[in-house]
Amino acid sequence: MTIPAHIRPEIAALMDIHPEVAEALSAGRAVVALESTIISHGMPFPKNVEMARGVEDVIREHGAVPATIAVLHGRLKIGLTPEELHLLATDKDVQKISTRDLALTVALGRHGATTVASTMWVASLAGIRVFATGGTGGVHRGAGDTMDISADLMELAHTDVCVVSAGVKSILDIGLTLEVLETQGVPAITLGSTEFPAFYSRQSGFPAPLSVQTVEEVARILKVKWTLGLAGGVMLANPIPLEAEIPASEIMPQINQALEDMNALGLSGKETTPYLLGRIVEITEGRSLEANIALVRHNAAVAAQVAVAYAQLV
Ligand code: PSU
Ligand code: MN
Repeated sequence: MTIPAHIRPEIAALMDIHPEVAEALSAGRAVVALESTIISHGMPFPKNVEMARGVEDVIREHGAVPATIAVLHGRLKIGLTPEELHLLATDKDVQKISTRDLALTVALGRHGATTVASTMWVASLAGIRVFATGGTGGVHRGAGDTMDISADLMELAHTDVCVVSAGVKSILDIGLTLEVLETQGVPAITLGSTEFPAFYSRQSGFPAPLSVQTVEEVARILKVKWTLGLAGGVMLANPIPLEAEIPASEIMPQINQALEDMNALGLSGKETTPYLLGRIVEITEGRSLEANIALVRHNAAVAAQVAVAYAQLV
């Protein structure tokens, strides 16, 4: 396999880059990274694997090459085969791995589904600058006591990748999440709205810290940011399409119910986000899953457009 010349040999030795991705990277064409926790721990089978394939197609339709990232048998995988996607969607040995877990998973030859944080890191090692997901992690409600702040926010502070999400779910404390991003110098930019979106809902009650109207503007911001040596990522918040949204007045009581159920079980740490996502799907009788799939596809389309616009600037 040809490894793009910009990747250092000792890093390339730990990676398997899908030929389609390697070719695009070598030629400087648009590539969009995708995470795998959303597949293994974010949605039930078989919707998860259907979503993963569908999102890759959306990225291709918009002129970019998809690169789903995971760790399999200790290898950093950048771009997956259909068989590898199926394994991630079904195998119970696939752990959720954030940045903390990355070295151990590679060193011991295990499988791992990468979160936003660890996907950003691996994407940046490969020279991929744009990444599409559903929702990022953030500051959990009650973090004043638990200190539960997603490593996604720390990675956004220092890794040069633009993460396209539908904002921050209200299982989290959206206000505190925006405060942490500001403290760390991370632009949280809403596309096409002056309000920061809340994943299932277009409205969160929080004004967008920054907002732009076009993907070309986003590409120019990325180019200037990194040219100036302002290290770190950008959180591009892309509101869920109107026809797919669940209004805040409907989803909030259901989210609160899921949080109560989680507290009753005494869950904490990395278990919380997957539990809450699964519980909300149960409580909404599948409606939240349909909304989740719609917003991920929309984010993939926008990320591909940003990647294409950015590739023309560099
Ligand atoms: N939010 C979602 N779906 C997801 C996740 C978050 O709507 O699948 C996953 C992402 O991989 C994200 C991770 O990076 O959960 C955050 O987990 P934690 O809060 O443990 O850092
Ligand atoms: Mn956490």
